[in-house]
Amino acid sequence: MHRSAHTDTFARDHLPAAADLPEFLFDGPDLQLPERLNAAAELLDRQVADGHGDRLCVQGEGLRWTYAELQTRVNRIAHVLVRDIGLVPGNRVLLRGANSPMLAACFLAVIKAGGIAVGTMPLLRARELSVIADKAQISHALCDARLAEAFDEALPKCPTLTRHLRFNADGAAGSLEALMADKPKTFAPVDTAADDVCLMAFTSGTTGVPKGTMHFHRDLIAACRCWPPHVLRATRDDVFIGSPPLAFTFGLGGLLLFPLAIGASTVLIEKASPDLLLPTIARYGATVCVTAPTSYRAMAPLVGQHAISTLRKCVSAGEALPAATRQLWKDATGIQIIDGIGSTEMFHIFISADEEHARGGATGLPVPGYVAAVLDDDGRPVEPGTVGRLAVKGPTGCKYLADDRQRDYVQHGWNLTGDAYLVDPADGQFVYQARTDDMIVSGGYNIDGPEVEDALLSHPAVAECGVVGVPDEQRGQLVKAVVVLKPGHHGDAAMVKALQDHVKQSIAPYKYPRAVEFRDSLPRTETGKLQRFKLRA
Ligand code: 3UK
Repeated sequence: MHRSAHTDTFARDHLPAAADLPEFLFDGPDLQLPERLNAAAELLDRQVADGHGDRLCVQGEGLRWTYAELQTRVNRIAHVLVRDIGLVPGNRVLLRGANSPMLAACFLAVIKAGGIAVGTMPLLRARELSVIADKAQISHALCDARLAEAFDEALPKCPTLTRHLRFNADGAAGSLEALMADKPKTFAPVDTAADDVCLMAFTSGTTGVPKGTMHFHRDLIAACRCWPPHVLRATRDDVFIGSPPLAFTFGLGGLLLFPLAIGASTVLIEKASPDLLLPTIARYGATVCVTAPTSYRAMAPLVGQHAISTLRKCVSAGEALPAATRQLWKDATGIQIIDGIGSTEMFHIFISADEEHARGGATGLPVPGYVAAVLDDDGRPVEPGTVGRLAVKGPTGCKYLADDRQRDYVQHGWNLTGDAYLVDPADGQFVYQARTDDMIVSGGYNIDGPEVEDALLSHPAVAECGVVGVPDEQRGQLVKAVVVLKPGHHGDAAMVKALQDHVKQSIAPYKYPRAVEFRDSLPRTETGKLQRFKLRA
């Protein structure tokens, strides 16, 4: 551990014990990072110093900032944090807001000032905010004025959170913007160690108590040097756009850090539901789209109504990408989706395939910088073609904030993501099966729900579906499908039969859903993940 810049040592004091940390790999010239490293300075100040200050950097509702303009704002916010509300290095700063250029500036300012940014999902309510504030011992907060209600409600339950400001508040007196007005345009980045914590991301998690994952300055920069240059391969002229919140590391990387690292520009919009994302891509001439599988599925039929010819790369993560959805999007746009599995613990994507290597049903190969394996329950590698537990290591890895579940995620130096995978013996690609706890065992057969979902999705009447195992006396578990039909179709007995027959014809007949339920919508997390545990209930 290098000399820390943190005077508030809370994060360092609550890192997992050395024996519980994953192994870190820094193979390759791009991963030789300096001991002193401030991620915000490395990303933003570097572009300006290299002469790119006048290039477009970030756009949002009615806003267009160049790199130099973003830098000025970040510097002024950093001054407000330090001078006006007393931030010292190592303090945790809760950030609350829908995606916007100001929210991005706040993340970077906290990191530049040596603080620890703690992003929170816009939809969280007072209770959930106070749980995070308590776990992370939040001292400061910056909150978008339009989301202040739940925040204000949480405040009385957050005794450590004593200093907070509003932003995007039309310059109201006492707001962040009002305090920024008289601050200097420059701010010397705090001289942080590469392994000082700069970010805490709470897992969306489909079940259970939220876990805080901690990330070092070096984790953010290492992530910028693995998947983006080797798989995404975007350029300076690309315009990024998408839906994941900056509070979700998928969004923070894909919509902010990765574009900045290459001097590209990004569009940060508050509302990016499928119906709004397409017209927004057209309005900004976006070229790289970052969103989740369900969003591609919902957008595909609407593509013809929008001028999105600028679009050239599409990234999908957060959930398995069904082969049927990959095909639907290819047919609608001609674009082969870049799928990638990442996790909050690993910070970003570690297995992925570029357009050339992409194939339906497979996630891809380990991203350069990472190694991956499929292990049995004793931690031994299984043969290709055999289902086991996905294990991964690389320059980033799981570091929970004071949480015993560290020993579930990290074993023998590997990060175990909780996913069941197999390696295809034919091409070495990693093929997703299910979340380990979502595998269905019915009548002695192992059945993975996503495979049945994929079969159902290829039926023309199906808009969305989720397949789970429900308790059954005879079979142990029964395969049950919860289906959302497209408009104009009816969930009657004939439809149940049609869907069952369709699955039996597509995959091994024993996998067909013996129970089928129709609903108007499926329960999802804010990051777009299907909450299968709710379907089982
Ligand atoms: C699942 C996938 C199959 C998988 C994330 C990209 O999703 C992200 O982080 P979370 O912590 O969830 C992690 C879990 O989600 N998953 C994600 N992507 C895929 N399953 N194929 C995929 N392409 O179960 C994984 O363990 O919310 C994704 C970048 C950053 C992220 N935080």
